[in-house]
Amino acid sequence: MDDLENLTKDQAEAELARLARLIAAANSAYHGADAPEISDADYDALKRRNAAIEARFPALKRADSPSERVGAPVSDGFAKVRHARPMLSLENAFDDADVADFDERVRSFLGHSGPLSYTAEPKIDGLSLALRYENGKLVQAATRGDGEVGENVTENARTIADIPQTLTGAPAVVEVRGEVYMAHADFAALNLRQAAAGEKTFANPRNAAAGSLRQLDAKITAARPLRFFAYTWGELSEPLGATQDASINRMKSLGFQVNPLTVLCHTPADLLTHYRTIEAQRATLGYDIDGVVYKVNDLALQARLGFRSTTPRWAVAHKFPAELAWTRLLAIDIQVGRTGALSPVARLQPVTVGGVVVSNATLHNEDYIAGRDSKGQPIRDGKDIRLGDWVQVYRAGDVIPKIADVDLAQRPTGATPYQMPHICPECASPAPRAEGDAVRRCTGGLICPAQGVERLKHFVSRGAFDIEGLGAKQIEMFFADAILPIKTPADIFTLASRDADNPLQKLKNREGFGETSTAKLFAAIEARRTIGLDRLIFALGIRHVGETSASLLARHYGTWANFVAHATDLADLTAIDGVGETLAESLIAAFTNPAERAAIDALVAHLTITPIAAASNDSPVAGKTVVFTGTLERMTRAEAKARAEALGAKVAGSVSAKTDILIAGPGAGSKAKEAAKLGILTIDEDAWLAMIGA
Ligand code: JCF
Repeated sequence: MDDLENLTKDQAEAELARLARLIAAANSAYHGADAPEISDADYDALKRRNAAIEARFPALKRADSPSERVGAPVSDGFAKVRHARPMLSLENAFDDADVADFDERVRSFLGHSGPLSYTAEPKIDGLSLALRYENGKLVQAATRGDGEVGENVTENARTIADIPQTLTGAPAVVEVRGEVYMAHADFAALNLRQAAAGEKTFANPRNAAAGSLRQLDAKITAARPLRFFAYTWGELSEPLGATQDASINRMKSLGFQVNPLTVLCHTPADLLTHYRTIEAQRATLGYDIDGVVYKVNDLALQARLGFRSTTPRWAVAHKFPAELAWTRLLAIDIQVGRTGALSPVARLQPVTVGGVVVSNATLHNEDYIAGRDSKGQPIRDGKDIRLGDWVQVYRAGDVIPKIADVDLAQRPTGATPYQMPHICPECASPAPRAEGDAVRRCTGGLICPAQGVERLKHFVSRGAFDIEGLGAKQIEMFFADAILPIKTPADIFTLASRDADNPLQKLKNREGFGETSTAKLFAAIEARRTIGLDRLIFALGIRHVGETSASLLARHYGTWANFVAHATDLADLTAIDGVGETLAESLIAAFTNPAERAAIDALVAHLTITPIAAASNDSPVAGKTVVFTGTLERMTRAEAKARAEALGAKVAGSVSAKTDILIAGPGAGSKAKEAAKLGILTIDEDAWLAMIGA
């Protein structure tokens, strides 16, 4: 801005006019239908230049001066929408035995031995979309997002020809769900057009579909050849049918495209036959599929089967075998994870596998490299992997590529077996391999920079604090930063005040930040000072404490104070159904380690932690601890437990003073005696079913 000193009055006037125009255009690009055209940093630079010129020539300030505009609200792209019912994922089956297991699990859960029908349909490789219709009108289209909250892409969805704008004869509320995809021919033509226009081309039809649907400008989506198959539903004011196939037929008669290869099967063998039929047609279908989805046909049975935390018990995705390619192993790098695990990563000569360029593959651990699995059994026929080897890479769906095979005939002469380092490559602490552990672990804990940064990345990740504008990239930057470092979770919550107190370089003046994005970042952090107990427990990144167990612990203990009071109590922790010794010991290790504990306490001092209410508050058993014993006659133990949990009860495995209700069937023994001794309410299965209104 050094030219400012020499600016004449006329030049200043012209410059203010130019800046007003540029800033107005940037504002409308940001808030209108167009994608932003300049970066936050450039935008802030324009505003600063405008303000500096106005300060020198106050008389020239324009009536439409950009400095008079209140900082326009910042759009984050699409608005977020909470799904009325979560959008789940599917469990995978990789071979015929997994399919037999699925059928077996369904039958055992239901205690069902008679005939059981399933639908089978191709699994479309696109992106899921939920379409909500109210009184026959399309009112909302939302992407899956994290399954709970997606993005509102209604205007874009309206441009897709396969998606009806209105429905006739539909229930008052219908949410149709399915897959947006792009056909092969349309994808090829789109890439040709993109290349001719000097625009970016897409790696595969799925990326093209995702990129096209998630355009801020619906006009761009409209010009992209997207299609849609309906295959399931969310909220409904009335059922579409009594079975999966009837519901699909109903969606078809409402005007949706449903996949023509959807069939009803009566045995697991039928499922496999249809799988082979679809597999044989895969190359000529004209769109990408990555497997076949099987679903229990009877919706009453689906309802009884219900859901695990993120997948229905009544469906499975039988995946096609992965695609393969041969390439050279150039190097093995060691990555140190959040829990200190040393993970070897293969750096490969880039190779295309199923339309995607692969240059890295996971090598899991030293046994895997040596050609053994966790039980000491040979993998790849016992062939080990050495530097310079010619290796076969495979890619299944979105999973990280792996190495399927090694060509020993092409092994470089003099290649030696790979040696895993015994010290952490990041902090030089010893990295021993504990009995029963597949990996070596760095013992540096919080002193290891790699563990520190990985823990922070986990801390800000989606199921944890999920801080907008503070992702993995920004964490790496702040972790290494000398002026405004983030080394521990607590540092995140002092970022704004440390920046305010810093007389030297403010964050907003840095390359890549600027006024707008800094204010946004601080606001996003501020918003997360209030956090749910489940997210907090998950965010701590304690080994073995995933999202499901964090939520279990949060529901069990209710408040942070109560959780902390019991987090080092092995007996109390392991009395929770679903909490095993491994998890409990890992929690205890974290909470009894002085440095870890200090870091947790320092963090919590900045937070307001919201307690977790029991899952369902209008149920008479919400928050109650129940124990089942003896034989259940009306449903299996698995179903009884899943039902009780869905109503907000905790199901324990043994009777203690904390038990509220014992449900005792025929043959009940020691548990019933123990309950009688403790004066615990004991009822039979019928009384239990009456109590839960079943
Ligand atoms: O592509 C499909 N046919 C398909 C994908 C069908 C489903 O019912 C799905 C799915 C992905 C996730 N259901 C879920 C929950």
